Amino acid sequence: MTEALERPVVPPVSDADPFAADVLLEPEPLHRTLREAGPVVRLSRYDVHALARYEHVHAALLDWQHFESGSGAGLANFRHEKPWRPPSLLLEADPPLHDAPCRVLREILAPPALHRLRAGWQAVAEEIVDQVLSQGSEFDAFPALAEAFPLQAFPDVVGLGPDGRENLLPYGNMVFNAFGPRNGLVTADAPRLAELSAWVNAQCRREALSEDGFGAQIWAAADRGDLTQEQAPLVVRSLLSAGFDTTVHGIAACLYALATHPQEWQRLRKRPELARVAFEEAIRWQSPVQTFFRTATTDVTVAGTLIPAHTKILMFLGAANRDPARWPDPDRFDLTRDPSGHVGFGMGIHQCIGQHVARLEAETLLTALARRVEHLELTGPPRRHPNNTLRSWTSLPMRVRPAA
Ligand code: OVV
Repeated sequence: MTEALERPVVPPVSDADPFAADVLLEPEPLHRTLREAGPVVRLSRYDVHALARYEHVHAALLDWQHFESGSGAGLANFRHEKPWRPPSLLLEADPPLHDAPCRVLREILAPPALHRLRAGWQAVAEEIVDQVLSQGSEFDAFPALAEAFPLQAFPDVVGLGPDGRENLLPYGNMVFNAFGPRNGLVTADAPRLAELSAWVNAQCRREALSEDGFGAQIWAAADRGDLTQEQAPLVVRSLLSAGFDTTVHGIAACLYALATHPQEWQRLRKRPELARVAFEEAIRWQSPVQTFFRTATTDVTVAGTLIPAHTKILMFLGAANRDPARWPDPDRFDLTRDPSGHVGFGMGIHQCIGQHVARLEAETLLTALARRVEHLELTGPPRRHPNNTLRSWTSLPMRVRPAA
């Protein structure tokens, strides 16, 4: 994608604002426009380039040498602007800096290491589902399931103490808003920024973490010399920044999909082993993480279009995941398709390191729900919560018919 042509094409220009409130709540029309406008579109409002086609998003994510992350995965360019917090050693670093933290965390969060969590999470899922159903057939599935399950499961396995766990969701909301422009969403987060950051930073200390969790395992890696003592708390911070809201909104996307596609729910009821496909297809269909930025390290051409060195490139993961050139009937939520290859978890060296944790959380919750619920449907409009990066939710009002 980077062979310089004789005369590289200048990209079409759009003045659309992908971070405007109405676009964040319903991004599909802009996604279609950008995919159809060309392989690269310049967004004049922010002076960035946009990739929205699957082929080019996928290729650029794999090409970390030309599309770097060390200048920041948000709109701000760290070479010119001071980051709002010390940059992530994973998301906002390139090789070789990125590699040791990545190796350490990948091992801790790898499928074999997660085996021992499965039985406990199944019990938590059954308890939460039973408790919700015991209180009636109508409830808000966002707080009652999508938020409640990760809140029970995740902080325990990280090794957090009991106090302040309710800070995880607003902290993540703030982190993901901060990748966007300094719009009203970022302004609204400002009053709690110091307090939430202080709480998260305090949880990253060795003394704050129980002896058996992911957090302690990160510190143990530092004791072995696989990380420095300075790196360890930042790797714990990555877990707390990226591991909670993403899973909550991913599970919410999946519950929304299943509540609005009764035939797919029946398919899942008959074959509970489809729970993992259901989650994966929901990630493709909704893309809980909608966008990330990269920065061009040199002049690069994408399908013959020039992107000048050092400019920011906005990767539309959500648009790629519904590109009709890659996915037949892309707007359909369909458990018979193979959603693998979607870029909802990214691709390449920065591909989501916690994806196996998220899948196990979703799988255990969905399996418990499918065993006890014959039918589910929305009883009112679901409510989304605008965020500069996340496709997030506040309410999923539902009615269920319990299984006999
Ligand atoms: C993928 C992601 C999102 C948000 C924060 C981080 C990573 C981090 O490493 O802090």
